[in-house]
Amino acid sequence: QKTVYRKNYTPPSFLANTVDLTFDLDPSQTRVTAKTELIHNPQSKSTDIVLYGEDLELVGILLNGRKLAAGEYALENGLLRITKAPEVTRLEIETLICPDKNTTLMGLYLSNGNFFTQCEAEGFRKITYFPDRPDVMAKYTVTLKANKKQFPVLLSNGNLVEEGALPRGRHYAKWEDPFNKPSYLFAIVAGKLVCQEETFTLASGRKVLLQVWVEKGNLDKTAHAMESLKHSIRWDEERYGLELDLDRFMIVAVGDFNMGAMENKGLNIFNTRYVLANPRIATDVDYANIESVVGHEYFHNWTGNRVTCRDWFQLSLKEGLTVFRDQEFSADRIGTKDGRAVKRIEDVRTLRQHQFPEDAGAMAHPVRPDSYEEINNFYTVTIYEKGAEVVRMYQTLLGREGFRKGMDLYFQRHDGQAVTCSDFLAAMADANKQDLTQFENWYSQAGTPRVKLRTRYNKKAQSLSLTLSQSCPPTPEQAKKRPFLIPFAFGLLDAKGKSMVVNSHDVTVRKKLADAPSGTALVQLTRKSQTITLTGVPEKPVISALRNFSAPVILEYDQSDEELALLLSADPDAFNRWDAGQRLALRHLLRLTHAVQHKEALELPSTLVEAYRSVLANDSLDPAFQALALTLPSEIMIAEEMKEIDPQAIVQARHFMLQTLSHSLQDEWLKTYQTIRIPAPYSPEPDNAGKRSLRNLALSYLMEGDDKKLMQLAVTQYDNADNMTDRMAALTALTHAGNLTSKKMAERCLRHFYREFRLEALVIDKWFALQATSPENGAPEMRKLADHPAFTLKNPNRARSLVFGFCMNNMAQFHATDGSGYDFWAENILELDRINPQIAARLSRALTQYNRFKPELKKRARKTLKHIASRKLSRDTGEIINKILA
Ligand code: BAL
Ligand code: ZN
Repeated sequence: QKTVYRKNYTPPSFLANTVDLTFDLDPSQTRVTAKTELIHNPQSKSTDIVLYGEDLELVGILLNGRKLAAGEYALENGLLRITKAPEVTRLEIETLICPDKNTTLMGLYLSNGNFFTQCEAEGFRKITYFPDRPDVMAKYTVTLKANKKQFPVLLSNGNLVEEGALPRGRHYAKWEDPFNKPSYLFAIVAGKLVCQEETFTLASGRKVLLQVWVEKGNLDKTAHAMESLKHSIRWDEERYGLELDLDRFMIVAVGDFNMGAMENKGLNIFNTRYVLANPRIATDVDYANIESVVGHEYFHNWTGNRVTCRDWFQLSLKEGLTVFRDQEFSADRIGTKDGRAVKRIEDVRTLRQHQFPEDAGAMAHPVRPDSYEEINNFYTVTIYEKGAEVVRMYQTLLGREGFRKGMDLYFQRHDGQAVTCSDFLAAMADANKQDLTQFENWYSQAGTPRVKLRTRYNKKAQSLSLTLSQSCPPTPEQAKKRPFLIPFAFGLLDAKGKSMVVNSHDVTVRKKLADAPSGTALVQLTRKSQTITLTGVPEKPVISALRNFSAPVILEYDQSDEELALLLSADPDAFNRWDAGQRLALRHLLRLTHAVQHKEALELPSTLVEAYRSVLANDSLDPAFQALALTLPSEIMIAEEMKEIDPQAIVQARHFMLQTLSHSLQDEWLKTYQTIRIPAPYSPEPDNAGKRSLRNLALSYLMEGDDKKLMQLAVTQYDNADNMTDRMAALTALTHAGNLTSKKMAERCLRHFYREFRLEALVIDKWFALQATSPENGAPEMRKLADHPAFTLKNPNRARSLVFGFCMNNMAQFHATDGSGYDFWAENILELDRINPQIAARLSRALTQYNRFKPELKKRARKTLKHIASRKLSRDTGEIINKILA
């Protein structure tokens, strides 16, 4: 397999000026004519034109109007090379492609009879031979021709400049995109679609046309996406002074899609999952995800499209930055008391749940990778979520205003260019006159840093010293790490939980530190170990460390149960209040897991039960916050803390803690469940959504006991629900409760659910996912579900719901000691790899940390991995499997 290295980057030999594409659309054979004007790049010594192509039938090439004979170009391994090309070269290339055979969902493909494209990262080469790399930017004109009846709607990037009829029932539309763009942002859509549209006035007074395109039956599900788009446009104007640069902005929903959505210039294509919503089919979480993904894709218009990446190693330049922007947008949109903290907690949970394990496993890679075999494998939580944390740290270090100055300079310098992560860093540093050289390590080094905190209080001197040491474990190809520049925010509480003043020459007490309560101090860690001394500390304080998760690190700091309980009840930093509860629970979950392994008695200390009781009783708290604080750390988070992972013991320990909290706080759960009132009719507003999440958490705790009366609550809620959030919560609680009573009730509801929603693909995904993640269901049940007529591996959402649901989110069953889970996994990888390598490669990641599991599982996993490796695999899946086995 061919590895691509960042260090080998060379500028393109030719730059494209204009691209004129004509598509004669036909499902089985589409003819593509690409006329490209190329100009030699003075920065390149080569005079060869290099064009990439994949799965194309080449019909012919004209160079400056002359047909090239076969010997005048070389076509080898997906590369078409024209040697010694003229300084200005007009190429006209004709290719044939077969969209109806394209199951990879890259390039041009069909979904439910309609045409769609996906070109990021390297899908454009499946459409025509082209310098398909992000640093080649051009102006595109696109003409689409198709049968009018079958494909009445013809869309592409930019503005519609012409349309009309053609002979034999065909028609055409011509689109022009006024902006330079790389090929990965190209898109077309053709088919039977309808749209919700609206004229929207920008802050400048300019009017723009907004459209959300869907299949006919889905027009009642577009309102939320449209609202989200309008909010995104406003937010980017207000927060960053960035305006929509087009006259028309389109969102199109498609049922078959590898990713969440795609930011093609002016023509965003979305997985239906992130567009379609109404109360009947979408949960509160779906609504929030739609808002955030619509925001994300819209924000890319500046961070990604206007300023793009020089090469794919710089992917986080646009993705980390745009995730950070969508996180901030969603946080601002919540608007409740602890709304921003709630969003921060959710984001950090995602990071810990998905990115920390990635950073600790075989696929660990820096935010700016050094090499890849298949770029599709690098659309990872590290590039996205850790990348967003890296961007957030600039804001923490420079303040919101400083960060904005950096953003302004970044656009001033690089609008219209394809640039690097270092260019972004330089803009931040220069705009704030700061030396951020050391910050570069966040881009170049993989692995989650650990920060160890030791404190010493001197009563006589009334001083407190904090010694902070950092380390970072080895990761593939990076044995040793240099120290990171870590912004470490903290505060002090007295024994009663009151904030104490922080005095020191060593720390900055920032009044303007984003999202920090007053009294929060910020230290910049730069060395392996450093000690700071605080003076005027009248009593031994309780330390609230790493406030608001000021850096993506693992904090190692021993605090007693009592200290953690105090922080949980009193820390003015809401994030740390939550985190203290998580640390407290995690400590006992680990202890319980150990006890399960050694067949010791299981007990839960009253400190924890009482701490939870007071959170539940404190109605001055935001309900969304209460729900998060009362949700136990996940099984994966427990596993991350273990030297040798024992999935069955983890699941049993966590189940014991849930049951104990269920029994001990039964009155409180019931009271919470019965007293929370949510105004009708359903609205996904965060205030109501927060109440629902607490109420439904209470319901799930109540289901932990095998009490028929309590189970009936869930059945009644299921039957009476007027929205998917409550219906799904009741069904999940019943399905996952894992006792005989609930099982029977769940079966009836599951049958009803399927009948009721059989025509709603996104809801049927939920139906599969729910059963895939049930702790009751193992590989045999999965096989039965995979045989269900509604199941197909061809649709990524459906594959994700069942197969990923089981392999990624059903710990004890997937890691069953008989290996049945691994066998199911392997079969699906091999089958999927023939259909859609990108999705197969994603599934392959389920065992990236197999080495850390208990010996019998490790052995079984290795055998399964070797079995997969012995088969013919795609580049995508091959890279992952081989790296896991390395
Ligand atoms: N650029 C790929 C999809 C996304 O991150 O928006
Ligand atoms: Zn993105």
